[in-house]
Parts: sequence; C-alpha cells; structure tokens
Amino acid sequence: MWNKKKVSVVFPAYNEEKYIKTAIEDFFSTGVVDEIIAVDNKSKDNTAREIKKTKAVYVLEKTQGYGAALQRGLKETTGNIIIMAEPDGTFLGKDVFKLLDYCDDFDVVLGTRTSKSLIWENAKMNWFLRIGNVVVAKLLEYLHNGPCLTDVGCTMKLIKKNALKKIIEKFTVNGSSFSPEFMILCLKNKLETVEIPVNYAQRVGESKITSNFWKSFKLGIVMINLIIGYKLGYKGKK
Ligand SMILES: Nc1nc2c(ncn2[C@@H]2O[C@H](COP(=O)(O)OP(=O)(O)O)[C@@H](O)[C@H]2O)c(=O)[nH]1
Ligand SMILES: [Mg+2]
Repeated sequence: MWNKKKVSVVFPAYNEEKYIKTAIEDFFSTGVVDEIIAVDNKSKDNTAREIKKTKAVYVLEKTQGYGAALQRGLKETTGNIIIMAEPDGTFLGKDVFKLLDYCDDFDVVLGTRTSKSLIWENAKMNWFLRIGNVVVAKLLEYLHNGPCLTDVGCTMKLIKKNALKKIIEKFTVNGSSFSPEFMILCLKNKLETVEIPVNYAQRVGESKITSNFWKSFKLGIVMINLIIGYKLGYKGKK
C-alpha cells in the first residue's frame, strides 16, 4: 500500500526461470507492493513453475509478445497504482519508491535507463543503445509535445488506474515497440507525465529483445515509424 492505495506490479516473463522468483521476492520485500502479476507466454523453461512457487499471480497469455504480455498484465491488475518492470535482474525493487514519490503530482511516471551514474557495470547499455534511446526519445518528445524524455525502451513505469482506463483499449502494439506506444498514448490523452532515472543493472539470463546490434537497430526503425505514424495519423486506432 502507498498512501492507502493498493500497489500492483506487472512482470512480462518469457524464459526467465533464472531470476523471476528472486525478482518477485525483491519487489514484495519493499513492503509497499500488494500484488504482482507475472505474465508468461508459454515459456519453454521453468518460468511457470518458478512463478507458482511465489505469492505472485500467474497469468498465461496466448498472444505472443512483450506488448501483448504487458497489456494483459495491466488488465489483470486490481491496484490503484500500477508499476511495470522486468523480472530479469535489471530493475531493482527499491526503485518503486522513486516512482511512487512522484505519483501525488503525476498520472504517469516513466523510468529512464540512460542516466550514466545509474547504469551499473556490465549492464547492457552500450553507447549505441544509450544514444539510440535518447535520440528516439527526443523525436517522441518533440513530435508529441512531451516532457523531457531520454529513453523509449524502459519497461519500468508507473501509471494510476484511473489514467490507465483512458488508454487501455487504445494499444495496438503486441511486440517489442510497446513502450513508445504507451508513452505516445499517455501524451495524446493528456495524462500528466514525467520521466525519472532508475537503476539499470546487469541482466540475469538471455536478452530476447535487444540481444544484438541488428535486432536493436531494427527495433529502433520500427519505433521511429510508430512515432512518426502516430503524428501523421497512419498508426494508432481510429
Ligand atoms: N510474456 C512475454 N514476455 C516477454 C516476451 N518477450 C520479452 N518478454 C519479457 O519482457 C522483458 C524484456 O525482454 P528482455 O529479454 O529483457 O529484453 P531487453 O530488456 O531488451 O534485454 C523481459 O522480462 C522478458 O522476459 C514475450 O514474448 N512474452
Ligand atoms: Mg531486460
């Protein structure tokens, strides 16, 4: 609970058997997280079994993808305040306090992983990923009239339930470019939004989304197309 409000956390999880149980325990250990929804997409490893060892709610989503898993998780939450993160060791449970501190004044608190001093040694944030995220975030900021934005790929975010209701039926992205769509929809729907730095640590287990240069590069192009497409009207629900 945070100021008498129920706090839910959503974890998308695909083949995360190595760390998901620890991540769930870490976030619950903050004492403010009331509910964790872990959304699996038929992982091939023991992710499901590891989730079921914990107090988290296990959800199996049929549509494959990072965006599909997060959309499903958001719909399953029962809290007034919802936080998204990844169960792969990169995000720290204690950073929920940073996000929560801003939610008196804002509907949406976005994390950014590009603040140098919070990028841990061996975290997967090389110069290309860092500059790429900043540049694409600036495009989003300027085209969609955002606050200062420096990351388009950070899963760690907070949204209040009342604000989520305004955008939940508007998502179109089931894949890896869900984050910028979430950000654009927040801005288009006039949700009060701010971005703050979060810790970004070394990943446990294998990356599925930005595992190599070309995958990251292609994702960047897809994100740029989405950001311009929303501005020109050829992306997004009519
Ligand atoms: N349920 C589900 N989760 C996914 C899928 N793809 C990625 N994820 C999760 O989304 C998060 C981000 O993916 P990750 O592999 O960490 O990409 P990276 O952060 O770019 O290295 C992790 O928690 C993954 O387990 C998917 O298809 N389904
Ligand atoms: Mg990750």
